[in-house]
Amino acid sequence: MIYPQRTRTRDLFELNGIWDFARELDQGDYSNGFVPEKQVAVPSSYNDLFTEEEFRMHHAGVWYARKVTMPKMLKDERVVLRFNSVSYRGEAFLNGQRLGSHETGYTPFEFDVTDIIDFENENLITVRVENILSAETVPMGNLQNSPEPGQFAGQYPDTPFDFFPYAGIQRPVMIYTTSKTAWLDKVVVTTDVAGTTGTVNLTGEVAGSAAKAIFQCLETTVETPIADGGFSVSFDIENAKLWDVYQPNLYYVKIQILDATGNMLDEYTQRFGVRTVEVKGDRILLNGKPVYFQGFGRHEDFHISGKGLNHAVNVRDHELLKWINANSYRTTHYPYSEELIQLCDEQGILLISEAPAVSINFEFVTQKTLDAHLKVLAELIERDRNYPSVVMWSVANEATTNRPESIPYFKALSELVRSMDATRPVTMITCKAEEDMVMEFFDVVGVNLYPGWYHLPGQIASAKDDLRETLEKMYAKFKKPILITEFGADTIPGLHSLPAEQWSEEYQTELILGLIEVMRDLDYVVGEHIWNFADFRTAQNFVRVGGNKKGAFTRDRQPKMVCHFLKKLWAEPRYNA
Ligand code: BDP
Repeated sequence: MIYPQRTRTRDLFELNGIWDFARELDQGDYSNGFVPEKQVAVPSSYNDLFTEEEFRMHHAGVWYARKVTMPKMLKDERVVLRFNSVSYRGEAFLNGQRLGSHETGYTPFEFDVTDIIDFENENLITVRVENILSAETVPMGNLQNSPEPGQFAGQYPDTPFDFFPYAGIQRPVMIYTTSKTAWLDKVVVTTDVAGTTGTVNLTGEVAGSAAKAIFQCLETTVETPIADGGFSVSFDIENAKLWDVYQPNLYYVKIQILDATGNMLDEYTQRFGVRTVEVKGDRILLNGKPVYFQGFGRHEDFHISGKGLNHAVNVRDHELLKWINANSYRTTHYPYSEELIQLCDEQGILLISEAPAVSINFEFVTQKTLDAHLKVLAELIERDRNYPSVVMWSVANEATTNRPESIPYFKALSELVRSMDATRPVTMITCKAEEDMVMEFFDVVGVNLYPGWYHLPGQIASAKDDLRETLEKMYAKFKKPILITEFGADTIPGLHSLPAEQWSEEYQTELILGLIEVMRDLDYVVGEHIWNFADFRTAQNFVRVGGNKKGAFTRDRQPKMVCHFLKKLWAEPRYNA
């Protein structure tokens, strides 16, 4: 699957806008159409669009529908219906015919509808969306009897994580076309650098029947026969301009698929960056130079649209990241929209791309959980592997990796990633600090630590000592670079306190700066990611007042006091290699 494009051989249009919406109650078969209860926006989460609790929290299937007319000039083409994300589970129908379904909400899925789409009449698309989590979904949910429920025990809705489990058709729905004879189905780009020369390696798959492929990049043209439905070519770029932090040098390779007589059957442009990432000793090297990660954990989250793709918010967020001198973020706790990752490519922001596996609880894990996890991890790597901004994979956040059952599970995840992509380091984010049993499978230790908040509340000096002690023990045990992937304090904007007390802007500022001082004193710490970039909506729970307030920015993206200090601190990179 490749990201859809409009080219000389492909058409593309988005089916975004207003769709019909109904809860699955008792209308019989909804797939052939239904009486709408509401109108709903696509893309968007549906939850915060509605005021009635029974819509916002509907805990069963909901249905989406819209009609589409196809332009006649496309009638000889292959037609594909694509969903960029339906959370958690989407089942799609076209003109009443079931196309298929997809689970784990944050990766795309598509259907070849060439034989079903009608060019004479209107077509009806219906989608059943369901957001019921269980011990066998990734992420997990509804684990009422968990003996290890932690701080999120008994919250509503019942998720073992705090962010609100928004649902719906949260990213664009697209129709695209290709030639019926042959089309590019997959392309993988990797790059190497030797001196000033960048080497570009391209492999891929072509479906249908084609004879050869031509690749054009700058002045270079390479031609290769298509053998067994695939190709593999390499070429050099002399004096390559490397993709780097805030230096988003991008290259484009035009791929043409041709038949034996030289007719062009497909054309697709693949963008890429020339860069390398590796872990050496206690450093992460980007293009051979050590890079220190300064930035945030985040959420796709905004008023009203929830987790729906919102280009304006994405652009604003990136402006703020640049303003505050951040160089990176982690796509906590699920794959973000591809459109956002493309923006990182265009702006030179480093990403740790995370699977939607948050709070995997080994009290409840079954083979089905692992299967779902492996499947979505493979889908994530397939989707994101060509984006230069993605510099590391994170396979999970805060699993109970102090239990022996976690060992074979994480071994399998690590092996899968390494078999698919040898060009990026892999991390796993633990909160089990010294007790973790699986870190041997990963290159970088990711750790979430909350001294001064969940323990040692109000005691910044002791929190600093505690952090130092924990990190020293972890390093002694793991002997790997450590990235602090979460730390911070809930903060009510406008609440002030001298001396600094919890919830005040002074406390957030002093705690974060104090903990960073400790991290920067330890040579093996390779980054500081504050939790969180902005405040976000959570499930209802007595520890949350109007959501999680650990944002450096408020939910409407205004800076709290800490931002002004971070902007200064981050103006100079920690390493000046
Ligand atoms: C961490 C989780 C994160 C939460 C955070 C918190 O990784 O998702 O939002 O705690 O409680 O453990 O603020």
